[in-house]
Amino acid sequence: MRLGAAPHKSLLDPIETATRDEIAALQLKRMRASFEHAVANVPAYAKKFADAGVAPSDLRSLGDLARFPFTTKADLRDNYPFGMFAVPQDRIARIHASSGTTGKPTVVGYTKADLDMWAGLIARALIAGGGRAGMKAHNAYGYGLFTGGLGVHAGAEKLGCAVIPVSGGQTPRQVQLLEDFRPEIIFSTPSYMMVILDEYRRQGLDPATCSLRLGILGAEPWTNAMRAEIESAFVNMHALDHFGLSEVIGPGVSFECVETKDGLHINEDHFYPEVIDPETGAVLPDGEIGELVFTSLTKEALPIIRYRTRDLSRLLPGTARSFRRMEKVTGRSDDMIILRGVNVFPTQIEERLLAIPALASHYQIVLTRVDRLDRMEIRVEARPGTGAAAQARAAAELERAVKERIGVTAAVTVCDPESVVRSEGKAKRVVDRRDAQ
Ligand code: DLL
Repeated sequence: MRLGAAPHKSLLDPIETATRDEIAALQLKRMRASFEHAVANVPAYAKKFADAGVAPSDLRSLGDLARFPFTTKADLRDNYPFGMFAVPQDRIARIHASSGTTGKPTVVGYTKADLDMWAGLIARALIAGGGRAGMKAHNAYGYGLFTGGLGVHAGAEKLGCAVIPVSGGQTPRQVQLLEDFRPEIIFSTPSYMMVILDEYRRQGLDPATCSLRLGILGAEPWTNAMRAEIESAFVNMHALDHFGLSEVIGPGVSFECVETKDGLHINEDHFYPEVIDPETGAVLPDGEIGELVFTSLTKEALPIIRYRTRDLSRLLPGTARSFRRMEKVTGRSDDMIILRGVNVFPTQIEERLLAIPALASHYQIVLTRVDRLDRMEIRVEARPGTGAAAQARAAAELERAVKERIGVTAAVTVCDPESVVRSEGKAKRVVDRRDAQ
């Protein structure tokens, strides 16, 4: 695999290469202050702490964190819209919200200092990918209440890039702007990056000659197989994973480094990670897969304590940085398909289908129930120019691979190019029709 050069140390924040002891000392100091801030200013936290019989002063070491209560999306919903904010309204400088699938949106707020810290973390991720001041950044994340668009926009500006605020959609125009403005950086979801790639080919353009050098791709699960697919087309571009969630900050929670591409270093100076057993809530040792939980260490407007993300991953030691890494997210527990007792994530299917040359990366998993039995259909596009016989062979091959490697029976439908629905942002990989039947 091609590796980019590591940034010169002078471009990094000193904490990125500090010792683990230095990082832990900073975390403990910041966590205590953040707990005090939360309890003093958010009645919901004061109540949670009282109910659990803990006070900020009980946090004497980072190991004590396990005694403190979790926060979930329900806490934000119950205190809709601004009940979890820890500063007066006139100190709130920005509000974002995520729509969610049901009910009221989850609302998050930022002070000016929060926005500045956030932008700094995006700038850090850009540097880790080879982004530098003076470059142009094409931003295909959606602008609006979604934290992706405006979040990375401010960070790229802070670094000194010229931001092209395209937002998602209108793919032919995206390609025209990429070709005409020749930016070095693109922000996009990985699935939308594939849509852009298809549009390149549709227009008869060669992605190998594209100006892009760095793709900051995130906001949804994707696999290393997808990375290989993107990088084999945009041969001069490094495709790096980028993770975050609104409740914790937005984008900017963790980032990949171009010199290693081995998972996402967590900005541990601002967010403290844990992995827990989603059933029992027990903290798992580093290296074990479970649900990611984050505690913010410096946020003013919305301090968040032990937020349960529902994202599954594991913590690994730092490599290119001193911060611990999280492995690429396997999926959200909400997206986990339980098919006759076997747990399946769309990313596992993605890995299998991208190993088959006749299949493209556009796919959806449709769940139905027939005679009380759950059925899984994988709808995946053939690559353009694949004949009927090759499509049938690819379908059989994927069915076999899914059975052998994942342990479930799926019916594979290989469809023509352009027949699986496209997303302009986060792809919807699972269509669950089980309750409709
Ligand atoms: O998606 C923030 C973001 C924007 C991250 C742009 C990266 C780039 P939310 O809309 O609140 O925030 O959705 C957060 O998206 O809990 C994960 O389930 C999923 N997610 C985000 N990044 C990744 C990733 C933004 N790199 C939810 N890999 C999270 C896997 C991701 N899942």
